[in-house]
Amino acid sequence: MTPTAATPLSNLMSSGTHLKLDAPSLFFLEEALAGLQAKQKTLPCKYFYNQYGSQLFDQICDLPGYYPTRTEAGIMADNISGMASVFGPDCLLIEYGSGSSTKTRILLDHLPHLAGYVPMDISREHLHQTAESLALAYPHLEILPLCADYTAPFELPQASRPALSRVVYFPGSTIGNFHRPEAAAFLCRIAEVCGPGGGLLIGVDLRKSAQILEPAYNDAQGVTAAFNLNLLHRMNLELSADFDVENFAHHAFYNEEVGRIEMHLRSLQAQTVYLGGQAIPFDQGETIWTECSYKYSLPEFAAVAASAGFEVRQVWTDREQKFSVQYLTVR
Ligand code: AVJ
Repeated sequence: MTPTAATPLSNLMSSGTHLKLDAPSLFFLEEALAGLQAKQKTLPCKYFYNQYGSQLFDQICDLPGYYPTRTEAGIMADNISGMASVFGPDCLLIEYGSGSSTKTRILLDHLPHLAGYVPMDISREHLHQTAESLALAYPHLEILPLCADYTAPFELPQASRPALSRVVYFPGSTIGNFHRPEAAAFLCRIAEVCGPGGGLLIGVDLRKSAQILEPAYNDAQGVTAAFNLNLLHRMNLELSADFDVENFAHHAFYNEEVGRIEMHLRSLQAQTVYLGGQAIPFDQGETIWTECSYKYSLPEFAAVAASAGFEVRQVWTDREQKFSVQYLTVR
């Protein structure tokens, strides 16, 4: 999730100035180059979510084989009163990666006494569209949208009503996108954001057979492939890279031993791509590792939570134990 910079920023500044890149794009360039200059090439999966990528992700959520979104929404709907009761009065709800805030509406419908709602996302347009439609649907709720990368430090906006506690909502099993040690470190930082008396409501995808997992990341319609390949389009558009997108293919598989889906972009031929004035050579068949999506057993996740200073208070699952929604409190 956090590749180390291989190219000094000062070097990039010159090519970046030449390309007239703004600060976020320079940072994108720096992270992309660091990833693409590593032995196993990688790109941070957070860059999937520009406006087009966020639209593609919404389409993924509606795919028949993509069970997580549907299963999580079902768990929320079936257990919403129990979930709402863990929230104290006047609590500030902070959502990490709010996207379209579809799942949040179920929560907001059952939490009339919130001090405020902070949807947080890196996709600015998506965030503001969502905030506007939520403001119409919940006129008495103070909505404080925050355009930020939640993997980096950020400052919480101040609600006009004082909050008695803070609860972070982190649905979608996005925690699965972190390697296990990084997941623990990230939960530690969430515990700091929550503070004493705070909690975390989190969606965690569970271990299951490859026969269910692999189709979820390899849809026949090619939406997941388009989502993955969008990273290359983005670098072409925003960083003036020259990826020939036709020369790369989506590749996703379940690594059962470590319990994760890996998504890659495979180079279909030997080729050289230019990015930020640097040549990036590819062998035929070489891949860019673009995402991992870890699946947890319940004890595995409890151990990660405990190492981050959280205690698992409640676990809700679907009947087939495909997915879980868990409430953790700061110990
Ligand atoms: C954003 C973590 C929910 O890992 O399942 C969907 C993203 N990637 N299809 C996941 C994703 C490919 C997704 N999450």
